[in-house]
Amino acid sequence: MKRYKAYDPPEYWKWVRDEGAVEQFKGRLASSEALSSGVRGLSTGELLGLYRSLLRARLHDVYLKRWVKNGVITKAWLATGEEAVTVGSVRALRRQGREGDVVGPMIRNAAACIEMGLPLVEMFGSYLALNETVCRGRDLHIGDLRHGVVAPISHVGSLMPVMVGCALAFKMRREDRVAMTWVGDGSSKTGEFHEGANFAAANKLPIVIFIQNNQVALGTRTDLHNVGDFSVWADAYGMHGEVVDGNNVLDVFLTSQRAVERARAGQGPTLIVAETFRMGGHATHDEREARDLFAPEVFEAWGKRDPIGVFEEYLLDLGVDLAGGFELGGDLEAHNRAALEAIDAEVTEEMERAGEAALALRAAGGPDPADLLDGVYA
Ligand SMILES: Cc1ncc(C[n+]2csc(CCOP(=O)(O)OP(=O)(O)O)c2C)c(N)n1
Ligand SMILES: [Mg+2]
Repeated sequence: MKRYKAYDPPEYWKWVRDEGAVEQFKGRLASSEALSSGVRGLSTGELLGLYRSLLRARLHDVYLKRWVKNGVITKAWLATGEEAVTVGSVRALRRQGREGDVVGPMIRNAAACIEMGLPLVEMFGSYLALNETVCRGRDLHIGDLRHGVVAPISHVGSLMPVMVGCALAFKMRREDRVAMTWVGDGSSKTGEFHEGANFAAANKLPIVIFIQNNQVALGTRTDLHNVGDFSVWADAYGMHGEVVDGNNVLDVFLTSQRAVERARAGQGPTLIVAETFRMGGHATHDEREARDLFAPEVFEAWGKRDPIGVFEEYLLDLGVDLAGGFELGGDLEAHNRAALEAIDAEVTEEMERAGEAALALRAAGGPDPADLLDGVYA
């Protein structure tokens, strides 16, 4: 993908293929029969769909960062480096609006909203406090039940019992629907996470719960707040557990599919620990301080494992005609690279159009101070 010196972390704009990182990606997929047979079952259409979604996640954040740098907004919460956790999991769901599965994303999972079908103009509009967004300018946290997205509130961990409640409703109404949510390594320490996890397990509810371990909570490294090992938590709650490479979109996707199937089959919740890394700050305001939390080698190692860069190399190494139109005797790799670049250009254009439309809406009005207290209950 196109890299941006002004917006990408340095490891990304200088990104070049690293054989060790590519081998690690492939090795993971070969490490179990479930993953290797799952990979064999994927069509090029599905692979490119995942690729396009990863680009949407990254370029949405690049666009926001551009707005911060240009003074359009003061701050943005990005998921740079963690895109595969959200994209791989949501794409395992039935995304059918009000009738389908539901997600409860935290701000780091904005890509879940995009994948569930929230218009990009509303995603950008939430940062501009537009009247046209679901909170009508009151809160930048965004969701929309018409797309199966429960909007979070600022309090981390609080979505957990809400999503468990959705799963309870599905079970009681005998609806063939699944709930999914993500908590950070830090948020996993809240009482609400514990209450929700225990309730989901005790009642065998159809929910998939991610612990998204990006190795840090605000300015506190995970090793300073998590003495034990997340991989044993599922056992402690008495629920099925999985650990995935959060920088490997296929691992996340295939493991999520199995967890969703278990939930649909009445086999109860799955707790999936996704190991990944936050390549930026908690938000754009503390990017410099965030670089001091880990040794430069840590950023370098995770940087080589850019979930998009490595996936691109994986796709090219498949040696198949990814998007069609290859003519015998031609250069297959060049043909495929051009296909990936075309997707990049399309998604970039999509972001530009949505961002411009959101700015135009702001210029045309914005929230009306007269309805300030409408919909405010406490
Ligand atoms: C209940 C609660 N306590 C504290 C905060 C302030 N806060 C916001 S994000 C955050 C860290 C969350 O870390 P983690 O769960 O690992 O998620 P990440 O930001 O790494 O994605 C904190 C402490 C909050 N929003 N809610
Ligand atoms: Mg974290």
